[in-house]
Amino acid sequence: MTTYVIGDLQGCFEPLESLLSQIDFDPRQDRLWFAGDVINRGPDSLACLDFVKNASEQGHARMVLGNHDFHLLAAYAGLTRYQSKTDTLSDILNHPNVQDYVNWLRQQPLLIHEQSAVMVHAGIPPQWNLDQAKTYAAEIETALQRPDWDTFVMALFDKKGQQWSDNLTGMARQRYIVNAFVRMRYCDAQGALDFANKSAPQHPVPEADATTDSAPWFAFKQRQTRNWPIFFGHWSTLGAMDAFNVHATDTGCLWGGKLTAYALETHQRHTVRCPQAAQPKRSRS
Ligand SMILES: [Mn+2]
Repeated sequence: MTTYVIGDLQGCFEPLESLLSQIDFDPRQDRLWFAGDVINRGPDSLACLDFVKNASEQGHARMVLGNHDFHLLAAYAGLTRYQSKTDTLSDILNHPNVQDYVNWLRQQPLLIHEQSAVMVHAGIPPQWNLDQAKTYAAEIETALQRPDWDTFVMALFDKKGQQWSDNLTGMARQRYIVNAFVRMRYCDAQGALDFANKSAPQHPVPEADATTDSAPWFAFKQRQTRNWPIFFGHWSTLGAMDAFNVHATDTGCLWGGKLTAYALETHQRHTVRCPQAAQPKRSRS
């Protein structure tokens, strides 16, 4: 049995099929973990979501929610403000079974912890230990599963939430939690999110400490989750990286890079080359 962590699909279905055939994926014994952003921007969002949903219902796959997956929930809930010309969600939104897709998606977690490995879409801020991260993820998962989830999602997108404090309550707290799990790249040692920093990360990424203003979330010396291997996607300009006990799996399939499957048991990376499905904008997400 092999468990493969698969990086951001973003609606690229053909590369997924090539990758599964390359790794000889056998649903009778292998498992797929999708790192989120399975949809949007690429040509086949519906096929990707359908595949992940079916594989999950048959017990072969799990996924965590990414920012683009949240974006679909928000679009369905009626939020129009953040819709973009480059969105490719209309096949899902106009599908007769859109409600099934949406209801399935809002049952998906923000964090998976299984077989001593952890997976999130963007990251876990340095000030949280794993138990805290799991508690905060569960807070959001519970809210998404409530009947009034749509009001919750609309309110999430209402304002920015970039600072964490243990005393935060209500939507400010939940906004920070979601931003950290699904959008974070750079932050400071206290976990204040820095969305203004659009720079490509240095290679190798230097270690950061309490005096560093802005660094990749995983690079802080005092990061509380450093003893757990963490798998994440979301950062295509970081590319394949195995350092700081974290494993970056978004290798830019959408942009003509590669799609990655990282085998948990053998620590091997498998990749396929992808045709370029979208033109990068100034800031990639
Ligand atoms: Mn993302």
